[in-house]
Amino acid sequence: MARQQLLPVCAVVLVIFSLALTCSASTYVVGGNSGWDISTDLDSWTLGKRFLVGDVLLFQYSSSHSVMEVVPQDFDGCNMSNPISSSSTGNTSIPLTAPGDKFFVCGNKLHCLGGMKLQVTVDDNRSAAPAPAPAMEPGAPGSHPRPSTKSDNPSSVVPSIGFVHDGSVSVVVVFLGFMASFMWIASV
Ligand SMILES: [Cu+2]
Repeated sequence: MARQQLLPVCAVVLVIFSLALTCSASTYVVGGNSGWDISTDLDSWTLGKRFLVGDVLLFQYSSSHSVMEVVPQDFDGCNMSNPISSSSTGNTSIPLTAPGDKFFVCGNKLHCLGGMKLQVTVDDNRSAAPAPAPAMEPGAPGSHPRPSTKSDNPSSVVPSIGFVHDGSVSVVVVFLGFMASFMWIASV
């Protein structure tokens, strides 16, 4: 029967979909298109990002720069005398292997003092993933568009179902609804 053939397919799709939501490791090119550079606004770049154990930071930079990981005590004053690690290949991958704060600076002290430094907080991805608090930065590119009180698109009004609060939850609900109707139609 068609329904029996569809069930495994649905299950596989569902599993892949869930994995993509929960366990995907990401590689972040530090600074985005500007890369690891004195002109890059690195504070803005980290806004709205949640770094997890398993993710990778990729530093791309010209030969006038380098990457040093330093201890927190050396971060503010750009003290490069005792780095945890150092690289100047122009293309440095740093895997985030443990939760906690990590501190990176350019090995050129003047660049570091000029702001070419990066602090990231790495979260343990085994803990259930609460969305990063969206309330404080209205200007940040958020993943959850705030529902507008003045809807300019009436067809997009979501029926008021009590449990649809979070973006990912609603995606799952919609997806499950879609699969259920699909299987129901296929089994008729
Ligand atoms: Cu530099």
